[in-house]
Amino acid sequence: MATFISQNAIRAMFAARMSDMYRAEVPLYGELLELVESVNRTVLDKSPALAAQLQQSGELERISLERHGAIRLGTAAELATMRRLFAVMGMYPVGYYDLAPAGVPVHSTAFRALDDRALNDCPFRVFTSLLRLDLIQDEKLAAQAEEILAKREIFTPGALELIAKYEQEGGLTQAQAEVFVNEAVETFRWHDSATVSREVYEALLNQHRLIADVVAFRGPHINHLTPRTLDIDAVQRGMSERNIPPKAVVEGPPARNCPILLRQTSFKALNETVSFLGESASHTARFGEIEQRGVALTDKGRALYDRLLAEARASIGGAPDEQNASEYERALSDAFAEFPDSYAELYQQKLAYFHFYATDKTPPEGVDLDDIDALLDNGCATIAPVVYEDFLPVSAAGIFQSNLGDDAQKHYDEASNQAAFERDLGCEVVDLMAWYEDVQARSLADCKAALAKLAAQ
Ligand code: OOG
Ligand code: NI
Repeated sequence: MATFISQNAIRAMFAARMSDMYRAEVPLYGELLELVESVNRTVLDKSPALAAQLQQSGELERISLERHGAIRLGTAAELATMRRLFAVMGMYPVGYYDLAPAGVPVHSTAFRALDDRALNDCPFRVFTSLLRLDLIQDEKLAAQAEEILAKREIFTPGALELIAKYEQEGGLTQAQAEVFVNEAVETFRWHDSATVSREVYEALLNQHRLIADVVAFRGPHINHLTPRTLDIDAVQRGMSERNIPPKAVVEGPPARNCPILLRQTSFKALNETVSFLGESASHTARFGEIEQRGVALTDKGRALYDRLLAEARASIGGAPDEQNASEYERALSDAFAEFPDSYAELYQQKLAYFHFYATDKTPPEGVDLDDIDALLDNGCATIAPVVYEDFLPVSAAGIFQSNLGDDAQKHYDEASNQAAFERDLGCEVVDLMAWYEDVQARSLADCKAALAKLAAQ
């Protein structure tokens, strides 16, 4: 009987191939990787406590390889097949992000591994958006876009065949997986020739730049591949020093002692020459992004985050831009002064999720092994942050906008439509909050079991 290789191994192979392809296509990406690596090395040298924390959670090994990419799809059928393609490598849709309220006509999910060990093995994620043609007012153009999209096939026959084989047989052999990865990366490659005339491209562009980026091309080119840094402010400064112009502000929370959720920055999209059935013009699609990840927040913590972020934005009259960047940074740090900034407080106030680790101290007589707070007080257990593995809709919209150009600001009043997204996807997305609850609960159970064993000795 043939032996199957693990989904984690296929995902790691795919992630490495995507990184190589993007480095060859976008040389600035390679430069960004060097910058991030040197910043991360400096941070780890300066902070043995952080290095120890990352070692304990299993993140230390993965950070230098950690990336997320982003793609934009045009049809329900593309989304459904993309789900099947990612499932081959153990990546499943987590969360629903509605970007319409922020003026971007898409809704999205992120495909990633679910098991925390699989995440540490290879945390590769893909932020995947589906264009919402229902939000385009010009009905004639929407119909034309639909017709153009219906004609394209973004997957190779070889990829489709191996996806079906995986589904029938429950796995792929090493040789099949190698072919699968070769075929799969083809879908994400950049094509410098469009499928439409320049006239049609411009009509699409006039509706929304994003619509042109999806509809005018043969496939969903990967538009960025984001490394993870341990100090995003240092990277933001380093980009300017290297003449890589960063976006005006870092998205997400301000700098803190205990990082929360996700902070992101990017460099502006490249102007690339594309040929439109004969004629050439330039198109901006691909950019560079860097992110710093912090502790995942509970519903309560997330509500506080959303409120403080909204306050900071309201105080400058909306979304930040080049003109009010420093004013916004001040407003953000003022607003977030209210957000507790030690892991002990975040834990006590149930604002964030934590791992629990048993120390080698035997629980003293009389301490209830079910009372985790008593065990923590007695030094029998310690906590460490659960890293946020997902995305933020306001930040994502800010990244879209900075790369599409600020003239892309539109307003859509339509209600979010998770049910329609899930129908198109062909399954429900994994509930974000339930996932973190479960990670914390399992960690607590493991910790208690370890302490019970120690107490029984
Ligand atoms: C996706 C932008 C969102 C993130 O990290 O929040 C994103 C896109 O531009 O297609 O990648
Ligand atoms: Ni991104």
